Amino acid sequence: GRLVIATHNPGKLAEMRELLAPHGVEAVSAGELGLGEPEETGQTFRANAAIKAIAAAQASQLPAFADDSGLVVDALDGAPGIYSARWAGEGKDFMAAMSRIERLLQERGATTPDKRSAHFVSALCVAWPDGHLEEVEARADGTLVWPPRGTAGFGYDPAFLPDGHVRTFGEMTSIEKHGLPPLGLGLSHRARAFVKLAEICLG
Ligand code: ITT
Repeated sequence: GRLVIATHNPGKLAEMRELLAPHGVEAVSAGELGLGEPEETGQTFRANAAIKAIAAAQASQLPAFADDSGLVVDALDGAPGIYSARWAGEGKDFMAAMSRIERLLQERGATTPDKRSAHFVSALCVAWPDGHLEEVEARADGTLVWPPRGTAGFGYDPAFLPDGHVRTFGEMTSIEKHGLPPLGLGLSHRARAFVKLAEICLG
């Protein structure tokens, strides 16, 4: 059937399309349908994913798939967390956001990898026009590197080194970031959440 991908973030949209592709779902983006962006007033990733999915399902009268995600830095008491997009400002300057995190880590003396742990979270929500919801969440653990490395991906990818790997998300192809075959879909927060969602509603 048809599904709306309720995001206005091009990097996320590309990943969500790739994750859906093997399932034969015809997906249109919120941008392609001219849907607006609801205000993300929730206090959790899960709540904000639901706000976006419900708004898109109501507006389009199609099932809608939303992701709310972010980077949680332990030494910064969980910041930027649900404010990860907002830390990049109107200009979506993620280099500035990564620099701000680095400055704060330096101020706290977080110079060794053990003090620079962080994780990404992805909360995924599918909302149907009748009000039904499915919600899942997953994380990817790693450490923050400085300077950022690589030009692939989006957002904070160049600063994030996933545990057990030598390249940052910014140095990986999207296939590697999802998690390479044969295990596949085992690495990024979004891919791991998608596996849970697929078990529930893609069969
Ligand atoms: P939509 O709400 O339209 O989906 P957004 O960018 O505003 O787009 P969020 O509110 O969920 O989305 O913000 C999440 C931010 O966290 C996002 O802008 C990225 O900077 C960062 N982020 C999330 N997943 C990421 C990933 O896989 N790699 C790098 N950064 C990521």
